Amino acid sequence: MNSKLFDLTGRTALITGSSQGLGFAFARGLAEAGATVVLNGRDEKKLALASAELTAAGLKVATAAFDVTDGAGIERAIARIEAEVAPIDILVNNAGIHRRALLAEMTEAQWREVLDTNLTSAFLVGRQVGPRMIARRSGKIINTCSVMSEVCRPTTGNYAAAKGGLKMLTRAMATEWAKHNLQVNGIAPGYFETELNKPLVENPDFNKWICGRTPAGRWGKPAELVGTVVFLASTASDFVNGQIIYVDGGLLAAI
Ligand code: GCO
Repeated sequence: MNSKLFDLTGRTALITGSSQGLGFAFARGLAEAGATVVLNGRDEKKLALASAELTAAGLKVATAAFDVTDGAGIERAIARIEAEVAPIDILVNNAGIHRRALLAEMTEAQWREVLDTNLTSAFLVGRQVGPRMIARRSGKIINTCSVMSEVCRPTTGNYAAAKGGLKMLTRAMATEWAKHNLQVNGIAPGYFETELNKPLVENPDFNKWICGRTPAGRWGKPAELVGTVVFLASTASDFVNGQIIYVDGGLLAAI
């Protein structure tokens, strides 16, 4: 097999929402595959800590603090990354938050904040990075979808609507940009042990439910997503477009 298929040496990857959680796991995995990774978040202190950890591991890393819901700030940040770090070869639209509430009790702010951060951000960052990739006739865009792109549970209506929309934005980007040699796909985690899910993991009833609802019988570990994100970022996926890959321990296969 061609050993270069999964080699990201010489490529630069921007991962939004990557100072912790799944985004940080993606960044570490892409860096270990040879990429220079640009970490993003709003908190400069968290970014510095995350950057120091990857640097200490001998990996190539830069940071870019910007708010993924601020169009003007994104425009400045992408221009600065391309000028000061390198052209972006791989974009992972990963930033995401939860504001759990039943729909009948959900405030407009809880709705808008989740849709802005989890969905609109991918459009705003994508419309700065996509045209640059198009001009270079090369690029990989990976949107962090979710099993909640397909199913949801009470109190996650805003999050599921956003992740469902992100599935369709992924297909829209692929439809328009594949002819320019961009590959746009989604990675869709099931239930993983992350900071975002800490309250759920530590809740005995929820933990029991998830381990029963997931055929693998357990929560996923963030490192178990790395193979899929490296595949979607590499030459190995050059003819894969508009696909959502579910890494969920079989959850969506089972009722
Ligand atoms: C929840 C969880 C989910 C999952 C995530 C998996 O509240 O049920 O946080 O949203 O963790 O969507 O991709």
